[in-house]
Amino acid sequence: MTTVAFPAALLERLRRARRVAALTGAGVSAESGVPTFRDVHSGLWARYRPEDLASPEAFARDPALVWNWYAWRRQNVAAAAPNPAHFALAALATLIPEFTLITQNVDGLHRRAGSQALIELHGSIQRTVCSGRQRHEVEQWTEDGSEPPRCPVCSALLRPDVVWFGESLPHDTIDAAFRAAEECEVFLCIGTSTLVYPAAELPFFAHRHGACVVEVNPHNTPLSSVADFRLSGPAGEVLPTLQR
Ligand code: BV8
Repeated sequence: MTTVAFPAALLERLRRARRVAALTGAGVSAESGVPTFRDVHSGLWARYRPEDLASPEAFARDPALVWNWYAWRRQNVAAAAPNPAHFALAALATLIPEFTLITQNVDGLHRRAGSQALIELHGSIQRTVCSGRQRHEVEQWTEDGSEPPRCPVCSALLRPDVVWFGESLPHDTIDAAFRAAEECEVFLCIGTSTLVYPAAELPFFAHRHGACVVEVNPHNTPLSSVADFRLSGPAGEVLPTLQR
């Protein structure tokens, strides 16, 4: 098994760096068995595109369908475990004076791998809120699958605490991510197709502000021609070579 490894020059740069930022996408959870958005979903959900389900319009049109899609994803994630990529990033945070981990993923696997200081750009399916104005967080509910359960406080339908397509990211969250991208010396971009904005802008923004940009992805993306280093391999094999 040939593993693509971090070159010595890049390891040296990371050892000297004071500020490092990392952006992860669905690819970092692929080796945990969590399907990426670009993977063809198998079985029940194969006929839907995530963009067609992860939106306020889809939820308004068919709340039960969207609620059940997230229930399926919560089960999928509960059965998954963090992989060596998640653990390598948690370990890296202990070595870099100022390490900012930014994730587009909503699966909670970085937290389960021990990453605490984490920017979850798109929220988390581990949290459920009501779709009312107050976004009450709800921890227990009973459901019969016909439609989402309702908030015990305001009776609005419950939904996952995630940012849907067409919804704005919380200002403090996206501001913190752009600040980290602006100030870092090295920006690691791991397992993302860099297609979903504004998250996809982060590595380009970091590059424009002088950071050394490293892409870890077995396939090319719009970032590949801009990155200073491209490590073309699976994150679960490439990231553990950071510990060398
Ligand atoms: C917004 C939560 C303002 C829900 C998600 C320009 C500027 C601003 C907005 C837009 C814009 N252009 C278009 C937009 C609108 C839209 C957008 O970007 N659309 C895309 C489709 C073009 N953006 C928005 O709506 C955002 N909101 O901007 O607010 C606004 C408001 C109204 C109108 C306009 C603007 C909100 C976006 C957030 C959506 N929510 N998630 C949920 O999860 O259910 S996004 C969701 O999809 C994920 O969180 C993730 O961000 C994205 C999927 O991307 P990836 O993570 O990269 O996954 P993908 O499958 O694509 O790729 C996996 C990669 O891994 C591949 O490259 C593969 O090669 C690689 N890989 C595979 N295996 C491995 C691997 N890599 C390493 N190791 C492996 N083993």
